[in-house]
Amino acid sequence: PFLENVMQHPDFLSGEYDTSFIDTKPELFEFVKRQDRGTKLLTYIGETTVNGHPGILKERKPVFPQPRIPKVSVNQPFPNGAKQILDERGVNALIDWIREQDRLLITDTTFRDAHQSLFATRVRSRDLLTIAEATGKLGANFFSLEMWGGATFDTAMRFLNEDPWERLEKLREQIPNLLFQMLLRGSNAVGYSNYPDNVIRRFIELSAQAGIDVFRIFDPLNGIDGMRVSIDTVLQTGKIAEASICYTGDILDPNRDKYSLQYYVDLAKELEQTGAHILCIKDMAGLLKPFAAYKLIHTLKQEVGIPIHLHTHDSSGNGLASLLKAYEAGVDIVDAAISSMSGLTSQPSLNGLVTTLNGQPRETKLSETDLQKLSDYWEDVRQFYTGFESGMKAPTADVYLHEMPGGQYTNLHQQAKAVGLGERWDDVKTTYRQVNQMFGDIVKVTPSSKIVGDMTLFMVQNDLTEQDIYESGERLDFPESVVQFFQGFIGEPPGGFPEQLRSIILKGREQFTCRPGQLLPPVDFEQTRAELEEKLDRPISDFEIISYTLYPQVFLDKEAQAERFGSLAGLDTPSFFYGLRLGEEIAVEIELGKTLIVKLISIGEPNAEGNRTVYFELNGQPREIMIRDQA
Ligand code: 3PY
Ligand code: ZN
Repeated sequence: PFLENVMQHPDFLSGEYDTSFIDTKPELFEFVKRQDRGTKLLTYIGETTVNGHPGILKERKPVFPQPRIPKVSVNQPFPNGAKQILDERGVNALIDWIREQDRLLITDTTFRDAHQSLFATRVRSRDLLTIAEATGKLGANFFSLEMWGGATFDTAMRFLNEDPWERLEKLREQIPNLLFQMLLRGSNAVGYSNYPDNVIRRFIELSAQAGIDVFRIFDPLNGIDGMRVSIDTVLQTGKIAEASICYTGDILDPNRDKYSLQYYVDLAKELEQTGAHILCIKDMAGLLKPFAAYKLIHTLKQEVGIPIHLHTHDSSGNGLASLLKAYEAGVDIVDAAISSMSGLTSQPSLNGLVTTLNGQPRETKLSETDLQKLSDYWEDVRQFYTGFESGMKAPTADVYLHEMPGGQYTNLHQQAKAVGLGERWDDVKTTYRQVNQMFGDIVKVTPSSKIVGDMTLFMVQNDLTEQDIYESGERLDFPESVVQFFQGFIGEPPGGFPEQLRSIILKGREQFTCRPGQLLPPVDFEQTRAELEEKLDRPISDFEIISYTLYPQVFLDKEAQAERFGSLAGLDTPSFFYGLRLGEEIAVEIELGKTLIVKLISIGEPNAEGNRTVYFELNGQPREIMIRDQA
């Protein structure tokens, strides 16, 4: 059913045809004029050279260092890691193994949260794959590698012309010994609103099949109901269900008693009852101060029996201190990022933590020298992504005031710049804090954090004060995400909604009290497949059906980009973001053993229609591409 022309017809290929073949199959003789891969690649490079890359200031292509790739012997096999315990002995044996450890276990977040938090999730698969083998070999003693989920799923399609599933599968091939961990937003999967239960189940089954071992599951309002379908499904797959408590407020501050120590203990016990294997304290903004970390972990170690995994961010600069106090309190596993990708809104430094614990009773059994090699690589590669960094140069304790998650900070900063509020970033942070109070002091983590962010940008952009909202709210059109939040689309926050604000925002719109996933009709995956096959005129995999179900327009846009530019996987990252300098020549591997040599010769002046001719050499042959100048 996906024949394009006569050249692919099986009878034609096998020679089994008579002279009526042509008369009876005229449709096979419609040859679509397809652009070859070289033209597609030149179009992308020309486009980026002339118009820049969305989200980065258009500038002359900087000169970047050649990344230092650690030398690991290809002949030396991968040392066995925690992955082998799970695969060979099963999940219960793995949990027992965690309990038996006389060392602090570590999850390396460099491949996911570190870059989500430092530069808006822009790291490309190419830069992950380059360091994959070294990470597996030098980091064999990691508990896990967080490398997928969270915002990586949609940004891969939206901004990087990539298929997120392909990233997972390729990394899985390259790193056979580490547990792969993902961040799953419970009933919001890897999206920003609730999906039907059957979508959540299918997403998890496919993720497990493609290589995820540890599912860190959370709900943006700490609602257990929003996590239950996910936890149950993970339990059925034989993979590890790590249920999270999102930490907010301050358990040491008696004036902030909404999120007290008792609140967290109750939640932890309920989560243990779901059958989850590990309890995660997910401190997404870095609000868990060191002495609070001790108190919380010390108490939870007495109250629950499952291992405890701590995740924090270093925005205040207190992150490592929090990890050390948690260590003293007996935490089992902590998250950290390779040092050149750590600090600020990212995780505390893995290398720093390892060094500090050397000689202590539960040292990590990781090698500082090996970790330094990974850090050298990332120090070089990080420079490719400077254009996406927030400009934050030092830790800042104002995170304790605005409480913005590390993973949101650079993103909201990008969003603010995009709507012309780059200069008003301080106002954005203050308003964010105010909106949180107006909403009743809620847990802020995707997507509740995004909803607070949307309301914040709405107020700053329109110069609205809190008082304006109460006095003139009837006349205001609030962002759709805010309206849906107050309708109950992501559940109900602890303590309920502030009713006065709710009625101003809803203006009579429907409110839900049940679990949102219950109301959403299941998706018919076969019908979706048929629809997509019709649209794209090719076979569609189960993975693509899920990508499309979660992000229909983003998926179709990515397909259109792929049609226009071809695969860009082989293009180096500086050229992906900045195009080429005049006279620069690069090699792009378009498939194993097939390389194109591209040289930029010159760029013509814009014609009357605003198009420029870009002159290249492709494998030594002159080529011209017409690009519309957007300036
Ligand atoms: C995400 O959901 O992407 C997060 O990182 C939340 O902390
Ligand atoms: Zn995080």
